[in-house]
Amino acid sequence: MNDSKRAVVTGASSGIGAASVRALVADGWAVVALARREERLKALADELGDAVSYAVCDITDEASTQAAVDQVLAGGQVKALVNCAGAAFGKDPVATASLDDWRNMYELNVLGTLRITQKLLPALKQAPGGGTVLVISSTAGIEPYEGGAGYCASKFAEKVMARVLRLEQIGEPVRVIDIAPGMVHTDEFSLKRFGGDEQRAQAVYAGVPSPLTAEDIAECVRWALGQPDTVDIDSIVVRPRAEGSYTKVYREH
Ligand code: 8X3
Repeated sequence: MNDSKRAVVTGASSGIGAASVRALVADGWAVVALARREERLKALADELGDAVSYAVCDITDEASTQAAVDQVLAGGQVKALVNCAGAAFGKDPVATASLDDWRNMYELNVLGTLRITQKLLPALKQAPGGGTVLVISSTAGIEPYEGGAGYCASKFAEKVMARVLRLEQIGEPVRVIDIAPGMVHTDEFSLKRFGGDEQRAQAVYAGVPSPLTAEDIAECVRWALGQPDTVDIDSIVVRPRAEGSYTKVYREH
């Protein structure tokens, strides 16, 4: 393990976040895993050993995020922030969408990402060679689709935040990387979106030959962070081969 390679990963209890922790540790990073579910974080730390420490953190909550950031900074330098925490809630048309669903997506995907990024940015810029802010946005932040207005709007916002941060920090020792995945089959993404409805969640992936996996995206994270400090992988868009767009997906039936 290399002391100067210390990363913070949010949303680390499942999906792309947990896979990113594993990929980074395999690549020699020390990782601080952040998420709300302590038992999952503990299991990840038990699995991966000394390279992983963790802090319970709800990025939608100011006090919880500050406490986690304090713990991160007390543990030493931090070179990368990998923003994986995020979710979709609901898939209702604009005409009838739940304001709470929209509010929760903005709180988590936009304001939560902003909150922890702001808090860690000064430390990231002090890392030897410079630091990195990485966001896992989505193809939903490139191409809106029916039923997805709330989620897409939050992901457009997250992408804009990343792009503007990059512009504002030009000349400073920090990179901003945006990875935008298309269809990724994780245990929880669609289940959360459809409020625990297993059937609706599974239907999203029905017949699709090979949706992306969390590990596919984690590999992008690992690779992008592994480039020289002066090389900024500005953005990566990743889709399964079977997906041309959200509404053009090949399915074997
Ligand atoms: C997830 C991609 O296709 O469900 O970020 O909008 S999609």
